[in-house]
Amino acid sequence: MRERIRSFVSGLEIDDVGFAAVSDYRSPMSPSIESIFPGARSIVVLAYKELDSCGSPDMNIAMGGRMDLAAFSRSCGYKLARHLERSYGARVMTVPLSYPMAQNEDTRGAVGQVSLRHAAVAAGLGAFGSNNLVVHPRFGCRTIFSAILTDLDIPSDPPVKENPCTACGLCVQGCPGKALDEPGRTDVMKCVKNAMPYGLNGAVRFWSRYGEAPAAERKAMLRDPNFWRLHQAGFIGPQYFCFACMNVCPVGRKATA
Ligand code: B12
Ligand code: SF4
Ligand code: SF4
Repeated sequence: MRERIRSFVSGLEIDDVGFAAVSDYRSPMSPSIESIFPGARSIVVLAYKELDSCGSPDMNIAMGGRMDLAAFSRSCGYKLARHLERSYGARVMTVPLSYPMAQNEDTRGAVGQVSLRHAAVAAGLGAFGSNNLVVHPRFGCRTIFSAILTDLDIPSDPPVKENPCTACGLCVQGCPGKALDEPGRTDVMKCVKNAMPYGLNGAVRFWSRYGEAPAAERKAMLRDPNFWRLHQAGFIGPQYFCFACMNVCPVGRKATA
C-alpha cells in the first residue's frame, strides 16, 4: 500500500511523501491527534519544495510564490485524501499548511492543530535545524509541509540517517528579527514583528491609534500605504515579509524537484 500511495503522490507532482504512525508523533505543545481524529493511526506527510520566488528581495513575489504553493498543496491534499477513501476505504482528514489555526489565550495563535514539523520528522522527511525549521535532505529548509490523517495502519518511515543541518550558524546570524538567538527556540513575538508586519499585531496597533486620532489624522492614516497593506491582508490572508531563515541555508540550495 505504501508504495502504491507513493506512486499516486508522485503522479500529482508532489516532491516527497513520508508516513508516520500516530504513536511516533510527539509534539509537546500541540493537541493530541486522538482529540482531532479519534481512531487515526497514521499521518501521511507531503513535502513541497518552494519555488525560487521565496528568495526574491521583492516580498510580494516571495509571498505570491507561497500562495501558489498553498493553493497547489490544498488541491493535492484533497485529491490524495479522496484517493485514500476510494481505493482503501480509509477515513481521512486533511491538515492545512498553516491556517485555519486555533486562536485562544493558551496558544496565543502560535500552535497549529497538527505540528507539521514534528509530523515531518516522525515521517523521516528531515530533522530540526538550528533555525527550528525541518531541513529536508534534498530540498533543505525551503520545504513546506501538509498532511493527511487517516485510520489506515501504516508504520513510520525510518528517520533521516543524519541531520542535514551542518550547524553553520548562517540562519541564526542572518535572522533580521534576532528571533533565533536561543538554541531550540524561536522567539515568536520577535519573528512576528519582523516577518508579519501586517498581521494581527499590526492591525491592533493601527486601529488603536486610529481610534484615538483626531479627524484630520484619521484621514491621513487611511491614505497611508501601511493601511493599504492591512487592507490587502484582509482579502489575501496573512502575508510573510521575511523568508531569510529559509533562504540563507546552504542545504539543498541547487535542488530541483
Ligand atoms: C504558528 C506558526 C508560526 C508562528 C510560530 C512559530 C513557532 N515557533 O512555532 C510564526 C508566525 C512565528 C511562524 C514563523 C515562521 N514559519 Co511557521 N508555522 C506555524 C504553524 C502554523 C504552527 C507551528 C506550531 O504549531 N508551533 C508550536 C509548536 C509545534 O512548537 P514547539 O513545540 O515549541 O516546537 C518548537 C521548538 O521546540 C523547536 N524544536 C522542537 N524539537 C526540536 C529539536 C531540535 C533539535 C531543535 C533544534 C529544535 C526543536 O522547534 C519547534 C519550532 O519552534 C506551522 C504549520 C503547522 N501546522 O505546523 C507553520 C510552519 C512551522 N511555519 C513554517 C515556516 C516556513 C515559517 C517561516 C519561515 C515564515 C515564512 N516566511 O514562511 C517562519 C520561521 C520561524 C522559525 N524559524 O521558527 C513552516 C516550516 C517548514 C519547515 N521546513 O520546517 C511550517 C511547518 C508551515 C508549513 N506548512 O510548512 N510560524
Ligand atoms: S522568518 Fe525572518 S524573522 Fe522569523 S525567524 Fe525566520 S529569519 Fe527570523
Ligand atoms: S543555515 Fe546552517 S545552521 Fe541554519 S539550518 Fe541551514 S545548515 Fe543548519
